Amino acid sequence: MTAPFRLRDRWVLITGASSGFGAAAALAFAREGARLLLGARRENRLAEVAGRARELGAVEALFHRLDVSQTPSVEAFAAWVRSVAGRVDVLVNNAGGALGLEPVAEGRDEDWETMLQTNVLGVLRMTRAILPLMLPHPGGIIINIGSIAGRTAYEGGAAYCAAKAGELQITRALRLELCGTGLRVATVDPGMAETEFSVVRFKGDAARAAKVYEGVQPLTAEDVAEAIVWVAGRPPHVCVDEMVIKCTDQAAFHKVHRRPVSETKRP
Ligand code: NDP
Ligand code: 8X3
Repeated sequence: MTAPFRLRDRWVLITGASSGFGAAAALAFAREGARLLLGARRENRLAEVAGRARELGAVEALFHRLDVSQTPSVEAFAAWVRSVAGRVDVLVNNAGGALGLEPVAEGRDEDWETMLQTNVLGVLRMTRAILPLMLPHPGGIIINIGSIAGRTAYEGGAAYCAAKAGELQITRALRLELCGTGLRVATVDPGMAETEFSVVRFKGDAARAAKVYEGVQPLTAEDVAEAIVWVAGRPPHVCVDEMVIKCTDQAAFHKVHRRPVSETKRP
């Protein structure tokens, strides 16, 4: 059997590491003994995640403010990465999310612009800024976090579905562009997972967010983090190009099996 891509001591950069998948991935890579470079806008949350990561075995757990929607912020973050680490082995482009669930006829410019800035342009900016630190180290991997929303449209999801479809095509283009460099490029595309995603989408309406997961056993952030670590850890000659991961209760965006809330088992 070929040796897996050893994660111990590797520099792993995760955007959107202050909650949800990004925070869980930080802890999962920490358990592998990685060196973490964490970015997001909420530095207090990053500090908490980094502290927990060190307890779990991260060799380093460093963090810096990052707003992927702003080119100067991405460039400042990349300069910081260059100064503290000098290289990146795993780049997880995870920062993003949705805002609103209105049909196009009622959509808001600010929501559309934020979704496209973070989920699409953020991935492009971050990748451009970090690639020079990855190219000298074949075997490394860029993992973009997409969504089933990028593969199937749904009502009220036009801008978010477009953004995640954009992420999918960015991943595919990068895979072609980097073929021959030894770098791997993957997208991990989850379905419904209970994180802060819906609270953000519904702008703080926690009751409406909770309804999304009612009667269902959704994915957890840890389920997705495990998938990310698994994809990163395949041997250097193995690239899992595209992974779609959904909870068993969700066969498709519109096909969700819901049972009485009292029967819903949570781990
Ligand atoms: P969370 O809301 O829990 O996490 C989103 C993360 O993105 C936070 O750490 C947030 O940090 C960060 N973020 C948002 N905007 C920016 C920005 N401009 N600059 C830097 N960081 C930013 O949601 P999830 O963990 O669920 O979402 C992670 C990714 O997974 C997103 O791309 C989302 O679209 C995708 N996804 C989510 C699914 C779900 O059902 N939960 C399913 C499929 C995909 P901060 O606010 O501190 O900046
Ligand atoms: C988040 C999952 O299906 O609500 O990307 O869009 S979905």
